[in-house]
Amino acid sequence: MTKSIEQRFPRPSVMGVVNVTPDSFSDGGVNFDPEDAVAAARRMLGEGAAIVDIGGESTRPGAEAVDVDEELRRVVPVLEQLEGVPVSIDTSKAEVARRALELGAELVNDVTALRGDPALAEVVAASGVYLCLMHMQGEPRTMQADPRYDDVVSEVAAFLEERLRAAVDAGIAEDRICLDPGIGFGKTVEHNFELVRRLDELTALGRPVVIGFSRKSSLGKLLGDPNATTGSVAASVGAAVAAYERGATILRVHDVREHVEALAAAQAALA
Ligand code: HH2
Repeated sequence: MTKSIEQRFPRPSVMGVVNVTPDSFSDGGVNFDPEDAVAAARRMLGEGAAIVDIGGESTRPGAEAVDVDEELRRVVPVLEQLEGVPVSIDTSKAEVARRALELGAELVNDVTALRGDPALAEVVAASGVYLCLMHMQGEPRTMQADPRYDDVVSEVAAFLEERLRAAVDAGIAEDRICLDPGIGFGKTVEHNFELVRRLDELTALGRPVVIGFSRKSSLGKLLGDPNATTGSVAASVGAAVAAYERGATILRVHDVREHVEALAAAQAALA
């Protein structure tokens, strides 16, 4: 990994989501069979994704944790068949990350920002791979119960700055690291949109910002369904383009072709 993360992922880059889970909020079960997951990943890369994010544990609101053996059972057969293509591993477990890196993953996407497993920082530092640090208030089982902030943007920015320092102190090079405000992770609809609206306060931390608004329930709620658990593709694309315009570098999405096309047009119009 000789390139900085900025060189490896120019603005905008698309990260395709492949959940090898029975229970993810929008694609649960669709790619639970390894063959389906591999085909989905290859299709996304063909559609213009810069990388595919492989995850074996759902972090949707209310999700129960899975143990390390089950997570490995889900992701290893997929990673084995994707050796040689750009892969990110969506995990907070050092053991899962270690195995994924052996199989060629180039980025560790940790929704706990190195707070979940004390051994993960060392695995990332030793291998020199890229790292995504994400903000979450609470934990998936309960995080949507009653999220509260005095000022969501300054609190998320302070958290990400602190986790960035912790990662660098653990020996991870700063130019390998990107930051993510964690859309939907302990946040109301208004918190999520405010984070995009004031994204300049997060890009001011000096690291590339990842935004994962794709299909999230805030989009369905915005459009009038208070009980929505997902959002539409069109609403996802709108949020991604707005985030890009406000400075996001990597857009984490389920519907790769639509986002790649929309972002190409947005980039041409805004450049
Ligand atoms: N969102 C999800 C999972 N991982 N990682 C980052 N960096 N940013 C995100 O916004 C993010 C993430 C949740 O979405 P999904 O993977 O589709 O669902 P689930 O957690 O239910 O598998």
